[in-house]
Amino acid sequence: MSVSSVAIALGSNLGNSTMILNQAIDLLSVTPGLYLTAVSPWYKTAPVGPPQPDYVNGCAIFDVDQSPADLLQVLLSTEQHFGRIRRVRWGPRSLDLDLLFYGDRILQLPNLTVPHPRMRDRAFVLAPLAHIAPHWRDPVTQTTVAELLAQVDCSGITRLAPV
Ligand code: PH2
Ligand code: MG
Ligand code: MG
Repeated sequence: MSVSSVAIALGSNLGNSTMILNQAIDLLSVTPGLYLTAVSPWYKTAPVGPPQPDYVNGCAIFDVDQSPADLLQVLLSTEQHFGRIRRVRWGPRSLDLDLLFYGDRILQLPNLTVPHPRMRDRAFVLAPLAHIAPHWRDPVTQTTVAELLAQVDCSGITRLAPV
């Protein structure tokens, strides 16, 4: 299988979120078929959706030689490894891993839409992603990540100091 570059969003607002995100990166980077190429800084972000604790968010880039469906299974099982239980939509979670971009492909599977359908208006995704991939072009809108970031409100997003 050929190698594709993928962008993943990470989020957590239950437990020691910074530690969970660091450990998730460690686990994904030793997963067969995934090759870590970049990690953003972590950001503290105000919750979007129902009232809940602040999130820690970030993004990472991997080269993968897995199909989108296989990669999705890796992401879901990694969420479960960190104790994710799905209760309410958009509710608090120990770890959320969202597939943002899979190369420049546009995918509509029953359980997976790529590019991620809500990433374009989410500063908590675009700010970290712009840090590591500002020139990546959204294949749907033909807009770069940096251009998308310039169109959203970034109040409520603060970069955490690297540890
Ligand atoms: N994820 C959500 C809903 N709301 N808010 C922030 N700040 N960060 C998130 O990752 C987030 C959210 C659903 O995935
Ligand atoms: Mg999400
Ligand atoms: Mg998710």
